[in-house]
Amino acid sequence: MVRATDVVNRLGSKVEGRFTSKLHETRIAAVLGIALGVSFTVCFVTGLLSHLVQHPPSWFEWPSRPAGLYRVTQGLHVVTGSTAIPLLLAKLWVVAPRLWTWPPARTVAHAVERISIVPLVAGSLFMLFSGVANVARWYPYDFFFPSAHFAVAWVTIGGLVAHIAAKITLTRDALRRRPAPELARATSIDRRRFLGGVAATSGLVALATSGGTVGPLSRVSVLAQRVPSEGPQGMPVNKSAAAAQVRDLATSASYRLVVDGNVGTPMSLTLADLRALPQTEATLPITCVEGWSRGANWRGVAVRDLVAMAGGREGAEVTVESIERGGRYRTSTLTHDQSQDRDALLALEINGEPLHIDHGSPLRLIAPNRPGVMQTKWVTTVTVR
Ligand SMILES: Nc1nc2c(c(=O)[nH]1)N[C@H]1C(S)=C(S)[C@@H](COP(=O)(O)O)O[C@H]1N2
Ligand SMILES: [Mo]
Repeated sequence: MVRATDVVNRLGSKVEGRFTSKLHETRIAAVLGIALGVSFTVCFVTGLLSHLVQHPPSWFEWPSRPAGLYRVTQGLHVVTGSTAIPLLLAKLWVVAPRLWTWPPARTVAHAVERISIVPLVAGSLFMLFSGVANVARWYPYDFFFPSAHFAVAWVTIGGLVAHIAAKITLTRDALRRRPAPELARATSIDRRRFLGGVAATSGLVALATSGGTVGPLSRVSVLAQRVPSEGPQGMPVNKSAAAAQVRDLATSASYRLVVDGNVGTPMSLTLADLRALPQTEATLPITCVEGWSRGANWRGVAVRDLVAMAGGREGAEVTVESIERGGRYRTSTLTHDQSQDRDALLALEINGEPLHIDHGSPLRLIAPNRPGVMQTKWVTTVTVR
């Protein structure tokens, strides 16, 4: 009679036996693990920051300075996430034989350690896939990307912490050149070649994505989804006026900016009124959460001047709203620190020209150290609180 355990055992050793490369070893797994640990940590922290900036809890206040800080943190988020892809694939390949070990667990602790790999691997694959898909603006699923990406980030980082706790001794030993448990081990030349190849691939991915935000690199950045200088007035557009269905209202002579200060009746300003107000200039980047960014010189009415006109106190909270009817990015809020920054503008001009309609004409918000999704276009109401 054939026993089930025998069949499973034979199957297990058969699969294990297929991994003949000497590169499936602890030392390589340890080095890749450290590189992944670092890139995942930077990616997680910068991603968490981006989430807090966009959905600030009461204890969190994101400063308006340095003006380009978000450009750096979000650039790091996209670049570290992208470079983690070759690292993760290499790591999974190196440890693949261990995923087939039989029996699956020797002790309860071993079982717990192995089970904790499931959220880590599944979470990592989901994070990297959904991140890349979002950058490519491809949504082959129904859920809202930022919520899912944020929730799974916690699952993944939880799995990572558990995995590091379980593997830290093994990693240390492997790196101290104590004999690894494998029978056949890679020579140092094999190892160096393999890790060198992985490092080169990750480096190329970094180079190929960072051009989305580091201007001079854009010529070699084949993977960056945007050339920062391509688009009307030398600036990319995520949502055009046509896509937002605002063309008619944005170009209509009946356009008004309504400023509601909660004192007296709201002010209603025509385009001519806005142009007649004192104009302020600022050089600030648009930094899309998808990783591209581009600086420009903006000119328009300072938010703090409007606050003063509306009788609001200095550092009031200010909410702007777009003509756009639907859409998730039709409104955004400037907190105290941000609304009194001298560079927080409702811009009428970019680089000396009237704003292109796709960049938010007649009026758009542009303020320091903010994610692109919070630089509202086609602004028609300002509420001062
Ligand atoms: N009303 C409105 N404003 C918006 C958006 C939008 O969809 N609707 N998109 C935002 C996003 S995601 C970015 S990155 C910037 C891009 O600005 P740009 O098109 O001028 O480059 O606008 C922001 N402002
Ligand atoms: Mo964006």
